[in-house]
Amino acid sequence: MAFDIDIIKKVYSQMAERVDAARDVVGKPLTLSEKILYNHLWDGTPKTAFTRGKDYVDFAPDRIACQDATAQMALLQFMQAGKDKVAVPTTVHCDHLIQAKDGAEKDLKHANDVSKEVFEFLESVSNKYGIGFWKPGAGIIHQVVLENYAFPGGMMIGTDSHTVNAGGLGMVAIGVGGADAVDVMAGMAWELKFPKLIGVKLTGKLSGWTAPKDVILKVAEILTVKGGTGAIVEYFGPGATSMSCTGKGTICNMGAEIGATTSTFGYDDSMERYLRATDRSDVADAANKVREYLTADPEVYANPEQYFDQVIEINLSELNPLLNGPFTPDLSTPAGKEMTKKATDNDWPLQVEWGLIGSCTNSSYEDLSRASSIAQQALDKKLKTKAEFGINPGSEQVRYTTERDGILEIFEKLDATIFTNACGPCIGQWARYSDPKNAPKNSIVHSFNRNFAKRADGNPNTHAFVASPELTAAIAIAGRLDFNPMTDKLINEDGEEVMLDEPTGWELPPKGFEVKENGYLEPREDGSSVVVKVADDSERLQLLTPFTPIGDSITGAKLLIKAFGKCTTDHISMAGPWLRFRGHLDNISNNCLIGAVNAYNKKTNFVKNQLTGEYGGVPDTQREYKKEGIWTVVVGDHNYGEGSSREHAAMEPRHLGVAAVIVKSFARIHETNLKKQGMLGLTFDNEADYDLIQEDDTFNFLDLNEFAPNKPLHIEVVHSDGSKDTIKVNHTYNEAQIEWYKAGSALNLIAAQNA
Ligand code: MIC
Ligand code: SF4
Repeated sequence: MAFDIDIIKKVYSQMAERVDAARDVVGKPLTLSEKILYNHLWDGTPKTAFTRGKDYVDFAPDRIACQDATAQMALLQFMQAGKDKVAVPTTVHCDHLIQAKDGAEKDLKHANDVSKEVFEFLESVSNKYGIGFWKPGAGIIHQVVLENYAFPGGMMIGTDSHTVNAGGLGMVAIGVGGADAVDVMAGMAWELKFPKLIGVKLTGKLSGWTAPKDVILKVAEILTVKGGTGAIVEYFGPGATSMSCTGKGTICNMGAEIGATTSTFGYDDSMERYLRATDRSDVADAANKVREYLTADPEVYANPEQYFDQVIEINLSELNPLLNGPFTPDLSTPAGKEMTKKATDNDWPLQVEWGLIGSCTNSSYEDLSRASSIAQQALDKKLKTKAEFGINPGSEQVRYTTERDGILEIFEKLDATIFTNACGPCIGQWARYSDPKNAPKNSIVHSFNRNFAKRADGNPNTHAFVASPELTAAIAIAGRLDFNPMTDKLINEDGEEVMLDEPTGWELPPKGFEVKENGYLEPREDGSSVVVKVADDSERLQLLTPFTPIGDSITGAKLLIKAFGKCTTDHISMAGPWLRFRGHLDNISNNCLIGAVNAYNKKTNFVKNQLTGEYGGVPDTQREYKKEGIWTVVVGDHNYGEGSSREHAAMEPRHLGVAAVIVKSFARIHETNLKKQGMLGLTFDNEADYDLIQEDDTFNFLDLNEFAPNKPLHIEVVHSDGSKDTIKVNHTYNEAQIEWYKAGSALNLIAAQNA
């Protein structure tokens, strides 16, 4: 069925030889991350050691997962690659394109109506090319992967930044853009800069109200949204082994929020229990035989400072329940009085209107059971819940089992809306308002991972705070952002003062998991006769045409926008209502950078057209430049392109004629996405040059004809008064990536090779 024990056995059988060879070449004991990386080298047994943070290395991942919103573009690209079948086991999961509005049954039906064309496209492409297909309603990609495919010591990539969730089961699982996935589907190597390693030692034990979520909320506070960039975070210590496997998944999941390449944990009993509970005893048995290879060498955890580039220690016994937000996942506040002050000082609404539990981050059986133990107390103690509850189970298996065990019923008694097993409110697919732009200021709490502006409901005034499912439930009952369940009393319907007891729950269902229809479709063995249909006049899907190379001479390029402050992929290519155009490059390009703040007037989607002097929307203005054959440049701040793996954030500017993106620093996936699409992703050598760039600037690239690895480029910036500045910009392109640029895109190269 869904996973392939033969692949797992192969990975394990080669492990001893390869890891031992790696230890020899590296010349010292190995971390778990290194063991997994060196066991997945494209060239087989390691012959040299790689320099962390420097060397580009070719890897051979064991599997690929794609979700519906990114799979469309990935598969449209794969169709151009000229292959009959995917070379590596791949699955597609339909989870993003399902709105949350009236509850699971109606919402799923609605999604199947409005996105029929897209789901059918994904299903037929999957069937044709040997890809496993998970239907709408089957669950959220990362929960389904953890339940079915993840395995200790494995390496996978996925076209979603939260692919990293599978680190909870001891994998190195990495989020990538669709073009990266296409390389691997087409039987080529996958390239990654050998990551740096951050060790997080967990001592003590979680208790009471603290949950695995608080560990990662704390790590986010310490490292901030860019602190993990270019690194794998490896967790270890007694606190790590005492947590459940799905709890570890939560921690790894939100590694995406600190920009980490991925996060992982060594194989332990909790993982074995999870494998057995999810009907994979054969994987557990195989893993048990190579146990010492599925964790770091003992010297590493005894002296972590010698082996990791950075070490953080967190004592779980001292950790408090945290709330992170609003608008950024690293702004941390302990539940209670500190929040009263911060919220008052910053004018964040203290009243909470919704508590949402679910998303790929926190939708396991354990999460729902622990949150329901709080919900049950509201019923028992006659408390009237002040905020509304919304629940998204992570998979049909979790939903079915929690329904069977009476867990969902507890929430239903509190009038909770049970949404589809899908992303829903986590990705702007929450039809909360008829006119979100003019909706009122309010606060919500959720157990998700991201809380960028407009992310949940499209309302820029919604202040979203991220917390554990337990705390989310407590706050929803109390209706106050600063509620501290450990100290604060609530008044019940009889006017009595009551307190909430600590959460309790089950790591795994005592009666086992159960599911009737898991929603999986196995592809045909031979898909050659399957016809994939894309209507010419479709507004949802558009076959791709190859990009033409930008070339080695860019002169007279205009500034399209200088983005001010945070510019995440949600600012560059908004989700929510725009998800419907993810398979149609020209249509989705109408959202290009519309969320980015123009540094000169602090407005969104309002930039100067240098040809007319008039102001207009970013996509419209850019289309004007394109019409005139004028290249443009986008300028940005730090961690540009943080967040999602969506390559639309690179393909849209590319399609519309942006030649270069020049920023203070990039988020990893986005930088690669720009390279893949044959664009220039550059960083200021002197960060202060960001301030030199003016609204009417023109850019002449001085030495692009000498584009070479490790060699900075120079750009003449001509200001409107005729004065000029020459700025130096850096890049991280290696030889192969420069070839992508020259070919117009990485895909153009693959297609040429397969022609
Ligand atoms: C997200 O959480 O932002 C998404 C939606 O899952 C994205 C992928 C996408 O944009 O489709 C991600 O995290 O990569
Ligand atoms: Fe879906 Fe949200 Fe998870 Fe992204 S973060 S995969 S949108 S549930």
